[in-house]
Amino acid sequence: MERYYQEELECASRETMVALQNEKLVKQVKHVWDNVPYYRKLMEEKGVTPDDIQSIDDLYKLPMISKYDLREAYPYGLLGCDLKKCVRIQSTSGTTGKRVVAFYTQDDVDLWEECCARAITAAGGTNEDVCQVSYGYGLFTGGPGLNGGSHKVGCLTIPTSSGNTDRQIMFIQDLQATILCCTPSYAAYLGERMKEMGLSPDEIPLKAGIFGAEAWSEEMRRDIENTLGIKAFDIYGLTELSGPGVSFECSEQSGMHINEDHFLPEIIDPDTLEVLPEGSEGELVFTSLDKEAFPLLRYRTRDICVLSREKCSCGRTLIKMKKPKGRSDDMLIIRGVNVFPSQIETVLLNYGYAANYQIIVDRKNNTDTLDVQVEMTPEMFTDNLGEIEKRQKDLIDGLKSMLGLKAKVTLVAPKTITRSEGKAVRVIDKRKI
Ligand code: DLL
Repeated sequence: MERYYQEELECASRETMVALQNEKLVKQVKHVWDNVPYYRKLMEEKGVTPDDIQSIDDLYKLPMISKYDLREAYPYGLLGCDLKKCVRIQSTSGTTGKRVVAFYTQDDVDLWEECCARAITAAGGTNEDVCQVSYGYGLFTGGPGLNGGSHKVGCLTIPTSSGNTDRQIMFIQDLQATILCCTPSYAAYLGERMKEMGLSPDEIPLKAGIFGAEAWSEEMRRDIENTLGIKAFDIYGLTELSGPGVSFECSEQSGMHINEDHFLPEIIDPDTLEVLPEGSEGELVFTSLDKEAFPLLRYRTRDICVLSREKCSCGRTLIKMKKPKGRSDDMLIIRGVNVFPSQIETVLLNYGYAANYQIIVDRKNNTDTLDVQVEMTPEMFTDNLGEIEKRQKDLIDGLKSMLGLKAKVTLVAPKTITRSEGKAVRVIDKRKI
């Protein structure tokens, strides 16, 4: 039987949800206008005032903001309340440019943890579960978010954070953990290590995993489910909007329900900024509806995906987003062709490889080159050159038909590609170095 954490909201009728969103949007826009001079200026430049926003149908009138604005306004420029009311900050890893710092009041933290509690409940979690949180703790939102959600559900929470893989496995075994929360790449690594230790899926007490923070393919889901003997659920979120739990998967495992009572989604064309109809692929844009410390109106996520209001068998009425294909800024343009790393992953896993790969892009003699390095699994490992060449050729053909592009494939020995304990780094684009 499907369980809900906040059934009246997760399963609300469309009319109830729209009425709630209308009311909250009007309030949130007024809050931003009154308290965030940076955004008020953008509204003034566009000639919009809070009076113009009476319902969600008026959303399109508001200006959009992006990571650029967050960096411009760093650290306090988008703060929506007195710093004295704030109890927490979290931050992105900031690999490019300045870090993004998000602020939280106690109510913001509660709301965020409730979103994570909805996700854990949708994955079957109850107060009888032991939930191991192996996302990083600290400035990254993964650990703290799922930790808070796990407490709210009443699970016995094991805050291992990421890393120290053998100790993770020891806790899973000794404390009989039933739910694992971590990135999909770390879940794959934990699975690989458990297999090496001779543990079969029935000897692993886990029943569910809540994996997100990076793009991962359906093929990778299947592999993780088989190795760990679990059901693997996707979870999505971003620091700017609070963290994990913006959306989460249910028993149907076909896209993530957006907590649209808190985060109003739109899909836009990233080039023209035009709002696209439901079912179109485009960039996801979110408007927060309840945030006090860090409210964001029409925030461009850069994530490319599709929204769907198709009826879900779990009973939730919350709109769903398909698995994000990747970020528009992760998309590689190779000899003019758009390539998402997730497409390459799909091919590799379909040919029986594990998700231990690296994509190296370079430019030689003014032509882009794509080199996919992938590990052979221990079962396929061989030093028979003919066999290796055949495997490489098969993969080159598979990639050609998926991408329409000729790639070089290099098969490497098992365990030569570095494993990730957090978000995996799959692409090295030497053209940018
Ligand atoms: O990754 C929050 C999070 C933690 C989500 C734990 C899920 C689980 P950031 O570090 O700010 O926050 O990165 C946000 O990661 O814009 C997406 O590009 C990507 N991302 C997050 N979840 C998914 C997912 C956290 N399930 C950025 N599938 C987002 C694909 C995801 N991409």
